[in-house]
Amino acid sequence: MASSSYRTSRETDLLGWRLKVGEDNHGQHKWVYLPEGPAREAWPQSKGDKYAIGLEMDMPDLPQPKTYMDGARNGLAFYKELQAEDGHFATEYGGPLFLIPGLIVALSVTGQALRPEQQAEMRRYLLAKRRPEGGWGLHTAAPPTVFGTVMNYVALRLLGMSPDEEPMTEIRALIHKMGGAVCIPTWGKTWLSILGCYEWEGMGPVPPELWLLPDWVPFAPWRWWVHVRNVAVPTAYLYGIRFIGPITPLVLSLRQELYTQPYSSIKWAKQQTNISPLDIYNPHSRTLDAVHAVCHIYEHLPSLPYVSSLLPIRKLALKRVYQLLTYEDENTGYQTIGPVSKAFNMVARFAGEGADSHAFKQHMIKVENFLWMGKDGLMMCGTDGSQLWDLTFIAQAMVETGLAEEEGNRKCVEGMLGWLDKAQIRENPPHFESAWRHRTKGAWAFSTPEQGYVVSDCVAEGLKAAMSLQSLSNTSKNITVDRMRDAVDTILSMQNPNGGYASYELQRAGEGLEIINAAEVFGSIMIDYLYPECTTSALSALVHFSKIDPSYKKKEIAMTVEKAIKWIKTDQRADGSWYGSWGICFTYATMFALEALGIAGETYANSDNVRRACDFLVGKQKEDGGWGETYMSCVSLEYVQHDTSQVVMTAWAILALIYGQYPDKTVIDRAAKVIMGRQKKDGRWEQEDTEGIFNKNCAIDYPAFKFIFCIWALGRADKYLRE
Ligand code: LAN
Repeated sequence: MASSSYRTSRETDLLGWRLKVGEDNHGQHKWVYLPEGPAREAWPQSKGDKYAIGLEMDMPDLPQPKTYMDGARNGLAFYKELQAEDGHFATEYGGPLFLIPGLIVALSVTGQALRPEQQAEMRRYLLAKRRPEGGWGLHTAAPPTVFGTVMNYVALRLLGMSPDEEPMTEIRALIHKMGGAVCIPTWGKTWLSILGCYEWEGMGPVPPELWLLPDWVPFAPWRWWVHVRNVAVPTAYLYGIRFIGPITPLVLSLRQELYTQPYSSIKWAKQQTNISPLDIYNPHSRTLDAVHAVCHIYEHLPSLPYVSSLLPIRKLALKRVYQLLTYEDENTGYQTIGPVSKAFNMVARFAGEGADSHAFKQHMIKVENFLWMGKDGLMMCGTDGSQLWDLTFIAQAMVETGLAEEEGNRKCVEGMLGWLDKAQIRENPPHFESAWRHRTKGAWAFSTPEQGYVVSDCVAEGLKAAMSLQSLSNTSKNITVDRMRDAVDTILSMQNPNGGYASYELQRAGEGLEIINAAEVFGSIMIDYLYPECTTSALSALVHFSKIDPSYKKKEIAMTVEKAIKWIKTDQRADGSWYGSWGICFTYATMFALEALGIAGETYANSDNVRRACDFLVGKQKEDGGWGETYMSCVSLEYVQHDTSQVVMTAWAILALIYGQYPDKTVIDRAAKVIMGRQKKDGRWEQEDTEGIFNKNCAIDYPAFKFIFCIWALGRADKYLRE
């Protein structure tokens, strides 16, 4: 690979990096760099730090496992070393390759910069993730696109690389070969316009007036999927004011570097619909292009250059979107829901209130939460971490397999429980209905309580983990039944009329809204869809809870569960599988669905649905006994076999088949052998291919899964094979 050979004096001394957790708030990650000297000695690198950065950990060889349970135990012995001092398991959350560029442009136009050591490590990361084809794709596993290549090139330039050094000249040649930045997708057009390397006229309008629509309008923005809404709000603001950063010599140079023709000769209006076919997953609908064309006329009335600031309605609309983005900042401790809106909101607050404002300063502080120092350098993560999510599964795995009660694991268990206790969100958001938020009382968020967004399956798995850990005799019981009831109320509030569960909210509009999906690179994003994964988590949490507190909302819970199971059955595909939207792919979702059916008492012996599902999975078992799907399953909606089996998918398949009580145990035995065969002497498994997905087209890594699900599957298989 052209990139991995790139080594310069710009790299930092890896022994200087340490992860600080929860400094200002619960569960936050912050990587600090200590210069050589007493400071370093006073604060030694932890094993977790070393693991994250890829340094030697000096772990002892463990006793050779004789049973699958021994393998699970060894796996946990290693994984436990990665538990942070506040009780959660900190890890990176990489994959998407559009996050660093957004941040770096945002910092650049607001006159800020990362610390030199952060810049150096970010350059290293980007260069390491460059593909053999020479550029970058939407995510680390995908081939180059215009979006990925242009934006990461720009990021490297803003991070100090010169246009004449290698591999910048090579990358630029590729950009030109792909047609230049004129055909970058809308999102890239937005960032480049903000930076001053593209003209706002050349992108599909995002009229802030949309946010003045009354709520009953079927396509009003409050109905959009929460991520889309939260990216669209600051984008509309920045578009509305035509924000452009300072035109520096670097910006002027980029205007020359990114295009195949002189910048001044580009017909910008024509570029609105010029999107590279390499980048398109979801083409514009004709309706969207027509709406854009009309909006374009409105935006460019000849008598009103930039209609914007002149019309009272635009002024009103800008005020409204600014208010909404302020609410979002305040609800999330200035992190916003995710890293994309984070960078846009930062620029918007800078534009609105300046670099000295409290809001902008808070934004700067919270940038750190998204950065992670990995073995290839400093990355920006898909969220501010996956703290809660990872913890809930290892907790349940440990309790189910009995590992939680084994000697030596008590501290680990108490640490997790303590973390969960503090991570439960006790109130609704400060800006609640005014910000169109769903209730959060009793919820758990995917990462930290400060981020504060309820996700149906996160509150559900959070509750399941709390119930499991607290069911042990020697654990603290701080999460009271009243607090569990709050969580249950939140779960109940999230069921849709047909029984299914979406991600963050109830469905607020129909699928027809995809007609105005302008993202090009993502599919099925405009509304919150219903997912078998989320539905299973929700219903299983309710069932577990009803055993602890049988009288609470007994009828309502029973009805909710029944409807949820019915919905899951309707979502089963003709081939017996379920499509997974958050993990890869059919293996992942089928595991969840079989958990749900198992809870309903349905097994291979008595249920056609379970039989078809198990047969589907078994039909995909690879010759070596393992399973492996690639992210292309999610993209193409059809099962795509990986060249090699993957431990994570093998573990999911084992868990799934045992939920379904699959009768031919040799299938499970062979699979467990694959997982055992890949385990190292110190108990770890090495990272294999990516495990997660979102929006149909973007892979995202869940590095903790190789530990969590392998431990869980081995422990469960051990028991099942003995039965
Ligand atoms: C996530 C990560 C977790 C995931 C699960 C909990 C696993 C899922 O079951 C429900 C949806 C959720 C919460 C989810 C939604 C979309 C996220 C936040 C992500 C995949 C992580 C990154 C992604 C987000 C949209 C990335 C930012 C990019 C934009 C295009 C706005």
